[in-house]
Amino acid sequence: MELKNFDPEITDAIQGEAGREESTLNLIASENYPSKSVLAAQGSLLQNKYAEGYPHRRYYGGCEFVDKVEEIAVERAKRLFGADHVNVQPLSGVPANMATFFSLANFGDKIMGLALPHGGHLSHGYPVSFSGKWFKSVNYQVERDTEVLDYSNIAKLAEAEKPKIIICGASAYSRKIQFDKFREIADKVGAYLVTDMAHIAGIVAAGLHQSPIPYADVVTTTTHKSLRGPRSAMILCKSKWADNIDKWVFPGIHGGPHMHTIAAKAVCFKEALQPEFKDYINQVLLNAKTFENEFKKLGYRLVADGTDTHLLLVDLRSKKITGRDAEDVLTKASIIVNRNTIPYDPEKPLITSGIRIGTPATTTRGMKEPEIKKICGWIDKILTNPGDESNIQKIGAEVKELCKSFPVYNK
Ligand code: DSN
Repeated sequence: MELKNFDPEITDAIQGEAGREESTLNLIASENYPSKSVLAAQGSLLQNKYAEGYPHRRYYGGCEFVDKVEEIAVERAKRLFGADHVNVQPLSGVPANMATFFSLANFGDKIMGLALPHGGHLSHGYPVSFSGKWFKSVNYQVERDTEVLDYSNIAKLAEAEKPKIIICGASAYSRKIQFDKFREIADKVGAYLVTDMAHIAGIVAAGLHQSPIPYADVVTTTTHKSLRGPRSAMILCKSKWADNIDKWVFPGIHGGPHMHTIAAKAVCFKEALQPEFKDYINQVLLNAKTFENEFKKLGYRLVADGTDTHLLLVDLRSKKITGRDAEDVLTKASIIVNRNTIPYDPEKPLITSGIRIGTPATTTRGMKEPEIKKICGWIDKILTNPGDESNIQKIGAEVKELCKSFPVYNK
């Protein structure tokens, strides 16, 4: 029986979400809209197949087609990023990091990553995460005055703390990260270097950010952010770590791999290998730069004074509005952002002084500099008069008109 006939409640929710995605502006830096081809693979009957193990070494019969799928995905990922070895089975970013840390360190060893309130990630050693509970965790921070990483201070901390693993990579850091410098620091203290490139994987794939592959022992990434694939992850590593990583992914922390998602990752890698993908990422970066220029013209302070990636962090204190209130009032006008701490934020994490803005999703819709200028103007008008309901409604109507001209899937 068709879903809509059997389960109208779930059908309604899916249709509601489809309508929401078409009619709102998505500025969440970690989200994107994968192609219909990626969604078709993800929604395919490959999901029916159990395939614990690796191609030609499975614990189930009938794996001849899913073996092909996994081999193709691995080969494409290796070609896209120039990696020695790739494991495409991790179900998501946190498990990818978990398998990686277990491969390189023992319970109780020390790990060192960027502090969460400074743009890091929960799984890089935050106390409530497995990474902060099962490992001793120390954090480096961005500098108070520049809000960027200072590699000599990170080196000093590494020398004092002697971590087993140094993690670089971020979920709210707008400047480029120098992986070669992190390698030097790791070598000096005898640490392993792990890069979590989840946010910037698409930029790395397009060759527009230094690649961590030559420098890091192990690189983890999700596949659904700037890379524009399915909701999932993978691990890329040097040959010497291949066996260890594979064993920690399965049977270490996972059971059966999700073969439909692995097929969707293969499709995503094929897309990212096309020349058009570089054009897309170029536009993602141009759009973020346009936001930077416009916000500055309007008098906003940007964390780290701007961006050279796909995202920026706006400090709202001069506008006398918190990140939470900004997120709420912008949502009323169908502009979707997330509140975000700024470095050394005086507000609590659920309130925050900032918002994070990213351009991968609007760029996928085809929006360019003129649209970004318009959106930035709307954001400013709303944040300057957050109580002006008729202004919010008027802008909300304009947002809907703009969205209609740049459909996501309704083409
Ligand atoms: N939660 C993701 C983000 O929004 O950046 C990171 O995993």
